[in-house]
Amino acid sequence: MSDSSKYTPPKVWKWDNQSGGKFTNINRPIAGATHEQELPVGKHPLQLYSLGTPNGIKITVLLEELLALGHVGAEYDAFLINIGEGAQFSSGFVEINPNSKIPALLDLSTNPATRVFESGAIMIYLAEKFGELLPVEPAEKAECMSWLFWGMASAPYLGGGFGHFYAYAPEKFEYPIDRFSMEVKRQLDVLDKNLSLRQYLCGDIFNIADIAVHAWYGTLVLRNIYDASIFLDVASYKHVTRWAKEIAERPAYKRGSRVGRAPSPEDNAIPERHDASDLD
Ligand SMILES: N[C@@H](CCC(=O)N[C@@H](CS)C(=O)NCC(=O)O)C(=O)O
Repeated sequence: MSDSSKYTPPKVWKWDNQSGGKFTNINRPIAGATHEQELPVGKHPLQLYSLGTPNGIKITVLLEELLALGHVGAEYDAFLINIGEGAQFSSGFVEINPNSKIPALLDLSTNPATRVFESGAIMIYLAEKFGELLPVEPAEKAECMSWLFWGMASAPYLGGGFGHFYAYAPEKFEYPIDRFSMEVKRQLDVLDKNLSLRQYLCGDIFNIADIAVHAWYGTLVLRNIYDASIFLDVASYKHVTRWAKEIAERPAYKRGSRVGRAPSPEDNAIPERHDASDLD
């Protein structure tokens, strides 16, 4: 157990002591813009302001799936929002997402333009706009929404909870690492049991719930995020691994998951995407 006896919370919390964790310099207890800057605008109907994180790739993978299905209206410009440098606090970004988090989408094909923030809301918006990857039959739609919202509600325990304390906090504290490891392993088991019965999260048909959940848990089992594959024994979740590999083989996943990251020698990622040929 960590020694928590050293810290007594003050009567009223104040923003005066920096934690020293990885994101200390961008964390603030207040909302709103820190500086005036317009967002760039490209040539396509959809403008995506994002980054190649798990939350970001949900949208680029979905857009690539829609393009693969033949929807030219899903053509998009993906601009990089460098959250490490505070670009999510520009006045232009805050106008389309008052919560200052990527991803955020601007649909220029509507008049006036439609802004959408929160990755789950963006996925539903796009799936409904193009009539794809979201069942319409009520019971099937309910199952899809259940797994989509499960992913939206569960992933913060993996990223903000486990990932933060295991990889980013200034020290290794046993209490939060235990608490969030327990929860992430429970979530992996929920997925594993479901996927032992079905090919995809909701049954036989791939949909936006798979894309959303895969962005976090598929990345966890396939890409060793937080350097935690062994610690969490992810290989023991056989059905999650089977499902994760199958989705990672989809051409749209291969394209969309490369957008929004700096290229590295082992990865042909691209920071921004403004044309289909950027990924060819
Ligand atoms: N619930 C949001 C979470 C988005 C989110 O946490 N984005 C992170 C990157 S993955 C971010 O923009 N962080 C910047 C910050 O916290 O200032 C969603 O699903 O869109």
